Amino acid sequence: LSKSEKRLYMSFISFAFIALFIGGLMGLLQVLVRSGHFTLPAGIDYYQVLTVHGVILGLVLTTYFIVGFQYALMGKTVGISDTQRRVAWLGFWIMTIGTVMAAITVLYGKASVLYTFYAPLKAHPAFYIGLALVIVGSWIACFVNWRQLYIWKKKHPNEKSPLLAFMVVINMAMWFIATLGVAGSVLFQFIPWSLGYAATIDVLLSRTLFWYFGHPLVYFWLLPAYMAWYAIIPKIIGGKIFSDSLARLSFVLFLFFSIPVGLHHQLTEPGLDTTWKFIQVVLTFMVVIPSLMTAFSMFATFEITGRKKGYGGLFGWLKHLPWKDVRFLAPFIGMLAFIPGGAGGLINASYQLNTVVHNTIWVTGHFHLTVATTVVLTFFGITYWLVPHLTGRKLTKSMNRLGIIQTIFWTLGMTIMSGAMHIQGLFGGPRRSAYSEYNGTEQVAEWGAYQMAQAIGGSILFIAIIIMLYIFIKLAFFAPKGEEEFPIAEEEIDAEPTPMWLERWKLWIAITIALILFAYTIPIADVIQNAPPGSAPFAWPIGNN
Ligand code: HAS
Repeated sequence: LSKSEKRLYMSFISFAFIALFIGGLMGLLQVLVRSGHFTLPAGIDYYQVLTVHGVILGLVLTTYFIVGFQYALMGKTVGISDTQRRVAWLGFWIMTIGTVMAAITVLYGKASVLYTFYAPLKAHPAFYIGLALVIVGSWIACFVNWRQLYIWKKKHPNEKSPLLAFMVVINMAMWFIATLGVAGSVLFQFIPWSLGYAATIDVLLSRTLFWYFGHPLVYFWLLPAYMAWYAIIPKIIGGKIFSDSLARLSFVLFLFFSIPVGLHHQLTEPGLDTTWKFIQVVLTFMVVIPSLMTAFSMFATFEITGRKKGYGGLFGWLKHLPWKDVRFLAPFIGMLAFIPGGAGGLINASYQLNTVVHNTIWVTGHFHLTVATTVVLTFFGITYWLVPHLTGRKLTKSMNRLGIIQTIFWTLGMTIMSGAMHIQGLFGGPRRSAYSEYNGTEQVAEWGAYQMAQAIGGSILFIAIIIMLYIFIKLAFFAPKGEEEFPIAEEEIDAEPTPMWLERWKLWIAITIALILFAYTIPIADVIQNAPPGSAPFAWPIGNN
């Protein structure tokens, strides 16, 4: 990778780590408030803090890290031209201007609307315009990544595209199609409404468009972690990719089934027909399949590599895994966390069980296992080799040891916090609420211990964040100079050749669009047709004052 490329990738990743610090600090404040033993100083509002936490970690950290990491993968596998690099910088600045705009509105208390910005909560127009810019900036990354692969394919006709480039292009296709929903809602509903062009907003439509985006959003976070699991972890453990075709197929399935499932976030929402909720629940169980394929594939990689190295027995092959290498350990714990995290997802998606857990802090527990453990620990695992690779430094033994300590702190903190959230949720503890005694009812008395446990877990996590930032700064600026490898695994030698039909992009996009039209046309038409009086769905430029 050239110097100028490295600078581009590092800028995205550095921004993600700044976000980690700010968002993590807000998380600490939240668990302390909810413990009932701490009040926010200087009239700061709980929901302001919660909005910063959700937006900065859920939207900013993830998007910056993912775009930076994916650029690095594309640069390594198919290359980036000077023009593409310049356009990528343009995307970076548009995203950054948008982030700063949104951040200022939240910090001034003008946008305490949480990361889902549900109407009828209203923010300052600059918040929505800022979000729109972040989306536009990320679209630029989509176009650049597609172009990179397109140019490569022109130069290599009849060759299958490199696995990681294939995966990045799928993730960006999914992201682009998904963000169309939220962009539509922001441009045609929220911005005119917050500017005062429209007096009302169709709440149900805005939420439906949000979740059309919001569910694929979670796979936009997950797929880069899967890229590392499929193609990078095998190299780190001294093995090969179990099956290139299986990996590609699982990504194609994610493209199909990530989007037409958003209604599973709205199962308790009135105004949406039950039949369509049920259909989207069925589709949700389809999107579980590629994750099960991934779990199978990872086990296979671990076992085959272990057995090749001469470790026998039923589980003897586990011994060969490089437990002392943080580049492996952090993502591996991420994988383990995804077993209960994914199981929790299946519970959420089960229509009847959803009525038990919806809007309880169980859901918060679920996504701290999935995104904040599985995905984030994998991102940390990537950081340990990618950052020194980009800065021309080395991950020293002592840094590796500190990384292992960091991973242990993160795991411990998250286990305590997320475990307590799951249990408290089953006792009816609500999510998204500041501390309250609810007039001292008996049920609330049961919650206290779990809220305290969350404060303890959250404090341990904050220590882990400080350690991670220390490691990041060290790897970026102070670690000894040297070469760190960019580990990309090869396929098993005896693997069947990958069939070329896996590259039928037009077909994959057509199936994706067909599934979306099937799952969403009637529910959205219904919502628009039966909108309550006065709530013009698309107010601008017509207006309905
Ligand atoms: Fe979820 C809510 C359903 C996965 C994130 N989810 C959320 C929210 C977030 C989120 C942020 O159906 C809250 C949104 C909000 O603010 O309201 N989720 C699912 C389902 C899955 C799922 C079915 N979620 C994720 C992932 C996320 C994420 C991934 C982030 C990255 N989720 C829901 C539903 C709700 C929801 C409802 C709404 C709840 C409500 O009522 O509001 C599935 O994708 C999960 C499938 C995964 C598996 C696990 C496979 C295991 C693997 C690990 C293998 C391990 C190995 C190592 C190989 C079935 C791949 C083992 C080695 C050894 C030696 C043991």
